[in-house]
Amino acid sequence: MIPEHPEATPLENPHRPPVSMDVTMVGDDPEPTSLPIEKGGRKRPWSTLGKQTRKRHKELEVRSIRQPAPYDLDFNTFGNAAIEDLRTFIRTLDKSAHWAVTRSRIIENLQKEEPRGVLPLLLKIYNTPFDEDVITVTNSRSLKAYLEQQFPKPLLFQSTRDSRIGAGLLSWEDFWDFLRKDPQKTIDVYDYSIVVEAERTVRRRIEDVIKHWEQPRDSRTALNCLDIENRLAQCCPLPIVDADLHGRTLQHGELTVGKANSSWGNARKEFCILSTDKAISVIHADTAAQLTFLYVIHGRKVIYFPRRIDLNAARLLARVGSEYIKGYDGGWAKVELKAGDLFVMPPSCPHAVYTPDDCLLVGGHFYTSAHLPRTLEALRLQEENPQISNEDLENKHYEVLTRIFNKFDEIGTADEIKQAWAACQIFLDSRSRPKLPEKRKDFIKALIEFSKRVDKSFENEPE
Ligand SMILES: O=C(O)CCC(=O)C(=O)O
Ligand SMILES: [Fe+2]
Repeated sequence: MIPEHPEATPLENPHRPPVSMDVTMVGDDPEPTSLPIEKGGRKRPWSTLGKQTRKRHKELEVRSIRQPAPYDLDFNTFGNAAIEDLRTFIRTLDKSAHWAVTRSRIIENLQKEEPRGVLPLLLKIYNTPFDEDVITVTNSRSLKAYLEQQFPKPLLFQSTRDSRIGAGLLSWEDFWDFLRKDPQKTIDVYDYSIVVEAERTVRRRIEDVIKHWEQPRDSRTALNCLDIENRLAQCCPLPIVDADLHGRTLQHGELTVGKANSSWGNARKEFCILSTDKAISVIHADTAAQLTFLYVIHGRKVIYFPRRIDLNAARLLARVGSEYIKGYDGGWAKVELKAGDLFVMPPSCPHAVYTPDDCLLVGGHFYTSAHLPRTLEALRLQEENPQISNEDLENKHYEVLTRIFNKFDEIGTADEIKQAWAACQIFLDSRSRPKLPEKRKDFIKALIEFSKRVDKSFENEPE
């Protein structure tokens, strides 16, 4: 079955772009890909336009959206009931999801409808409700700007021949060499051939994983190694490193950037995900209400997510479970991620993943100031509904949040602090739950102290 790629069209709900328009900025490309069109519909040669007009057109030029390549959902299940179930799930989800509408696509469509020049096009853009499914970022600058906000939809960067966003390049050879160094060591592997879901995560020796990988494609079942620590090359894009609250908290108060006496550790752990083709992850939200970045190094992923990502989507997931797709407001969107592409999810964003081609990606979890209130709400939701995530809450998550709240009133903006202070109440009103990790107590203490400090600062604030 080869899925279709329907043309995305703008939808009705008004939603104005929060930062800059998703158009190619001056200097990004040497030549525009589409020529401006004269009254009467004839294209004017680019070289005959005045410099200013050319500049204006260029500023408005829409970055073309890459057409996703076809993929196969008709793969061999080897008569295995577990794989058949998952294949049914992903086929149903894939059929109901449409390719994410981007702001570029909306503008591109408007451009087709409005060939009379820049001003009428601008008016049309101004008067058209934007309802993008994913926020496209075109460079580090716009990624940084969005990470400073409580962005409501995932961020997507699609790499082109001359623009990349992540640091570090990792060849397949280097990656396999890294694994082969310790063939006896073990990693956790999600093995799709195991029928009982709760038993699918198994510990395997690296040499066995490599052997499985090297089997002919059509005779091997899917494997997903979701948890390999990346000790090879830091690949995380710099704006994410900068926005990461944990790193910022550790840096705050350091009087030196030298390494002597530094308390800075490698706080942000990156992980590699190594997946054979046909690997499937059912719907889940990542643990501890963190933001997640996924940066594809080799191969391809298709990510599915609801068109409205609010806490209600996570609540629905908690109620209906990880293989039920109906009921999400606006339905499902999907994006294709290829080598060099970056996808950033806000906290508690339900998502499912299909791997059409063997894939190596680097990912990581982090917190940001703007999303901190949402993190608190979503964390509370996971405490009550652990089944929404594919990983449990652990001490380390509460420890990171404790550190963040010990300093947040020194590093957040006045508004961010007030909003986090308001959201704290969700925890301060709730009674401790016996089954949660021990370190949650320290986290609650940190919230109480943070709250008191902010209360106090209000006393000194002019009306
Ligand atoms: O790549 C995949 O199959 C799933 C990645 C993911 O969402 C996760 O590990 O949480
Ligand atoms: Fe995930």
